[in-house]
Amino acid sequence: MTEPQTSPYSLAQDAAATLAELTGIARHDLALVLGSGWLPAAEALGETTAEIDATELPGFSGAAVAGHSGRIRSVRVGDRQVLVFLSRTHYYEGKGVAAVVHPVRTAAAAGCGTIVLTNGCGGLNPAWAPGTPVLIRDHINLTGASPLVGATFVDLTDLYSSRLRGLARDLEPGLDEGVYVQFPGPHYETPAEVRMAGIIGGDLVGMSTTLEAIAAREAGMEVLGISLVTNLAAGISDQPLDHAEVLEAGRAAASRMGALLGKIVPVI
Ligand code: 8IG
Repeated sequence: MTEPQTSPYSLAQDAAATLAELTGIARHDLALVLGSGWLPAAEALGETTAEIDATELPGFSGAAVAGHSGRIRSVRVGDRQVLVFLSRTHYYEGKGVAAVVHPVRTAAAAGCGTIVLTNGCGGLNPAWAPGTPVLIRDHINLTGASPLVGATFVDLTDLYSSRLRGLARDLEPGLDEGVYVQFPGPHYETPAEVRMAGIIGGDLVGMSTTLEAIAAREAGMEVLGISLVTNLAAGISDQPLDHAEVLEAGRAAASRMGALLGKIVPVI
């Protein structure tokens, strides 16, 4: 006999209720998910009013990668209460798509109407030196997976809100935009795969974000995606790719990214 499964939505409700208890904050306004290289940028965002381990909440499991810390912060930024996920579960961990998007659904259940998804990624445009931020204009999901199950035909037009992108560019003129291509990972691409990503319309290659954005849209959230180009994609430069260099690019870009987040978060 099969046990009845808890739906991912009620698990997220449970997580949001525990979050409210542990943080003492009944509702959050905005969620921020930090990708590779973004942790230093988020340190100066505002006053941390509570910090918990993700594993204290129903449905979350431990972090898997060095440089990814499984902590969740409640941060006061101006008049907003921001829920900051210091790390994410990646599709390549094999825990399933529901685990990947559980933080997003928890944020929605906690009251967040807006989510800022950040990531570290490879860039196809040689003009994007490591440490360049790029707004995600649209995505191509090459995982072959979806967080949605059944006849859930969610519209993904303007998934990465043109309103929020416009606000970000008002605050940071010259901020470039690009199409983010999510590969399943965990290996980086071959140069031929990077060329393919460019031919099909991509500008950025990475291993996260698209499934979370889809779940956020399903939940009715407005999405802002910001990539930090930490390396030129394979074959764009003749340098081999290295995770330590990814983290170093994040550290080097921290003050610029911190200033960017500090400008954007209070007004979206
Ligand atoms: I940071 O070049 C980072 N993450 N797929 N390709 C993919 N993911 C990445 C890359 C990259 N850099």
